[in-house]
Amino acid sequence: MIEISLKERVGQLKLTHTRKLNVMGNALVTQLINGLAKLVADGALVVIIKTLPGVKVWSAGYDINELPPHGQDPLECDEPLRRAVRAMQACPVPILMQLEGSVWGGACELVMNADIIVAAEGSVISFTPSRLGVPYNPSGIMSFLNCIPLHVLKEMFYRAQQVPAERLAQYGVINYVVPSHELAAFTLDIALDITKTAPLANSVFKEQVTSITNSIPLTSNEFERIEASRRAVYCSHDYLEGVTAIKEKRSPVFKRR
Ligand code: KFV
Repeated sequence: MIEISLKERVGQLKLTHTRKLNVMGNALVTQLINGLAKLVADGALVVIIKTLPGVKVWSAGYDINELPPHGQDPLECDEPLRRAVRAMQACPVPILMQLEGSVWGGACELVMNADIIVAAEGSVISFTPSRLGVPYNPSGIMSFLNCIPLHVLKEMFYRAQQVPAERLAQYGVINYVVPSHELAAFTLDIALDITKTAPLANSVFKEQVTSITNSIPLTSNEFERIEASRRAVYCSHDYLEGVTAIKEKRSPVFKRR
């Protein structure tokens, strides 16, 4: 599902489960987390996450076949996406995301947690929890608020449409958009630059940025209230309908209950 390589202290994780659109299920995420740890242990000073060149779908997001039963939190602490995000945040070396094709749902959060994002022309980001009726969670929302301007994020969530990488690059959400044939070399050049800088300074910089940007000023009462509101949504008819509809490849019919 994931190929690992290390050369000139640049680690690379290539998602190869393209037959299933690199869905973020338990198996793929476990390989991603283990791959990151192995590359760092073997001396990588920077890691590139990418998929096979020329794919239509970079990742279709959370594996909907692994969603917990109706009535359970789809984004609880130990589910694959949350584990992957935490591993990326805790990874002591910079992570570069090399994007092409389309990125869906929870995979967008993974992308936003990269340190630098390079996309091929024509790539698109589709943040789709509202298509399924998923009540996104506070730490996940922080991942997006940390890098996307508020009105742009709100439009992405409410409309759940494909947003071109070129548009996100205008706001600095994506660092560079380059022609497909230049993508790999362009990303590698950035990675090689990073290998020449001080690893300890990079690591402590990342640690601080992660801590500072993840400090949510929520009181315990507010947090409990948010969790209760989220619970009502993942127990709702609409969430069941959203998940059923996507599995049946049809449009959902939401009833606001
Ligand atoms: N989980 C599990 N299987 C999936 C999947 C997913 N998210 N997306 C696609 N597949 C399976 C699909 O059932 C099919 O399997 C195969 O991958 C190819 O998909 O056994 P099968 O039938 O061969 P197709 O046939 O749909 O491919 P295509 O016509 O090229 O369309 C690609 C795409 C990406 C437009 C379509 O697959 C799609 O709309 N997928 C769902 C994208 C999405 O909304 N993902 C968000 C998941 S929920 C999430 O991530 C979270 C946490 N959240 O909050 O929203």
